[in-house]
Parts: sequence; C-alpha cells; structure tokens
Amino acid sequence: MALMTMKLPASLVAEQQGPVAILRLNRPHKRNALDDETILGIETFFTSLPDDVGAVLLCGEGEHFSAGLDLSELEERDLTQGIAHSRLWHRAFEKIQFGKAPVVAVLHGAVVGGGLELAAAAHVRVAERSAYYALPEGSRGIYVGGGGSVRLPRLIGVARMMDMMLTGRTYSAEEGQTIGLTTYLAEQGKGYAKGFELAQRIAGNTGLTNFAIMQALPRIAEMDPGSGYAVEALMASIAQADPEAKSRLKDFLEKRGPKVTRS
Ligand code: 1HE
Repeated sequence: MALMTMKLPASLVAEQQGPVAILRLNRPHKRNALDDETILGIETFFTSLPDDVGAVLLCGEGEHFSAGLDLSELEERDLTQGIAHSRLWHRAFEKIQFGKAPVVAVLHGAVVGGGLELAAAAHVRVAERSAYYALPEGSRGIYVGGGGSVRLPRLIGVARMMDMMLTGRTYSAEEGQTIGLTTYLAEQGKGYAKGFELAQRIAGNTGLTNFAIMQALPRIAEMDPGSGYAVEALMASIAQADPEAKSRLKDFLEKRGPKVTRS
C-alpha cells in the first residue's frame, strides 16, 4: 500500500521522503494523548509500510511528544475491556518494534505514561532539551499497559522504573540521556533534523543487516548464552552471504567504501 493511500485517523499524519516514512502524532490540543483510534492507526501504519521504506521517523506535533493514554476513555472500561485495551497497545507497539523497518523517535516536551511506552518501542531515541519523562500511572491509581513493564526495565532498569512509578519522579532530557532513555540529545528545535539524518543513514544499511539488528539482536540478548552464540553465528553467516554485503566489502578493500570517522 502506498503511504499516501493509507487510511489513518486525523490524529496521525504520515508522509514519505525518499526511503524515510514519517509518522507524526497530530492531536496537539489534547497533548497527543493516545486514544483507541490513534493506537489502531499506529498499528495500521506500521503493518502497511510500503516496501521502499527503509526507516521510520516518529514525532509529535505541538509542545509535547505525548501525554500518554487518553484518560477520558478510561472511565468506561470494565476489567475484561481493560485487558483487551492493554493487549491492543501490545499488538500495535509490537508492530513498531518488530515491524518492517527501524524506527527513530524524536522526543520533546512531555513524554509520559503511554507516550514513554510508545517511545520505548522505537529503536533509536533522540531527545530535544525540552523533553521530560514520567510514569504518572502510579499516582493515578492505574498501571502501565503499553508494554512499559517489559521494555522500560530493559532501558533503565527495574529500580528506576519502580522509583518513577512509586514516587512520580520526573527525569529531564539530560537525565534521560544519562540513564539510557535516549541515545541522542539535540538542541531545542533541532531534534527532527537529527532524527531525519539518522533515519536516512539507517535506511542506507542493507535490508538484511537491519533485519538482523531489529529481529535477531533483541531476541539473542534474551537467550541463554549458548543459544545466543548459535543464533549469532547463523545470522552473521546469512548477512555476509548477501551479494550487497560482498559488494560493500569489496568497495572498502578497493578504497571506494567509507572509512569509520570520529564523530
Ligand atoms: C488529556 C491528557 C490525557 C492532556 N488524556 N486528555 N497521562 C497523564 O497522566 C498526563 C496528563 N497530562 C498532563 O499532565 C498535562 O496535560 C501535560 C503535562 C501533558 C501538558 O500540560 P499542559 O498544561 O500543556 O496541557 P493541559 O491544559 O493539561 O491539557 C490540554 C488539554 O489536553 C486538556 O483538555 P481540554 O479539553 O481541557 O483543553 C487536557 O484535559 C487534555 N489532556 N493530557 C486526556 N492523558 C496503556 S496504559 C498507559 C497509561 C498512561 O499513559 S497513564 C498517564 C496518562
């Protein structure tokens, strides 16, 4: 499906620039709070990416990346519907993490609750200096439901997540960078350009390498070491057998390929 013909709710705007697809949360009057329609739209976007998309840039319109779950929808849900709702988020975010192409998230302003869970499903996170992170679920009498218990401890550790939820602690952009929530810190207004540059670079990798990094690496990290080494050896052998890999290695050996440079 071409990106332009994808049927998305008004809370999401999609466009494509070369090999980079851009998905923008577009509900700034509600601080990009995530209602069911938006979550379903995110699922549609990530399951229907055109084949020529090599990377995705995820960002938010307005002053904040996302205020998390749309709290106005919460009142009506009973216990069974609550489980279904959380499973819907799991399904949609799984399509981000284990989808067709790596995702770079650009974070600014509030990145809280489900907004932080959404960011955690991306592969690379860039923060502008205005970004701040919190898990207000603890004080609202609820619990994370968008995969946060699984993804966030892997980024920042169980103890930090516990602290955030128990005490309502907020981390600044700089602190988030130090503890591992993000791997790039950009000046205010410069996050999008940085994220786009990274997405373009990612899209320039071979498809097989990006597949290995997205699909094999996080799973190997969860395996017992013996199984991990075996899967790694298989993945390494498959990747290097790709004709594109052979041609890139030849380019380097014949002085045409890029050298590694200092940043
Ligand atoms: C919302 C939401 C929302 C704003 N659901 N409507 N998330 C939270 O607990 C965070 C709640 N939001 C906030 O703390 C603040 O809104 C912000 C710090 C993000 C932004 O503050 P500010 O002053 O810029 O905006 P505002 O005036 O608070 O909000 C503007 C409008 O957005 C207002 O609606 P209006 O009709 O009165 O104009 C707000 O009600 C609305 N709004 N945030 C619904 N979250 C899968 S489980 C995940 C569980 C969670 O994510 S829990 C965490 C929820």
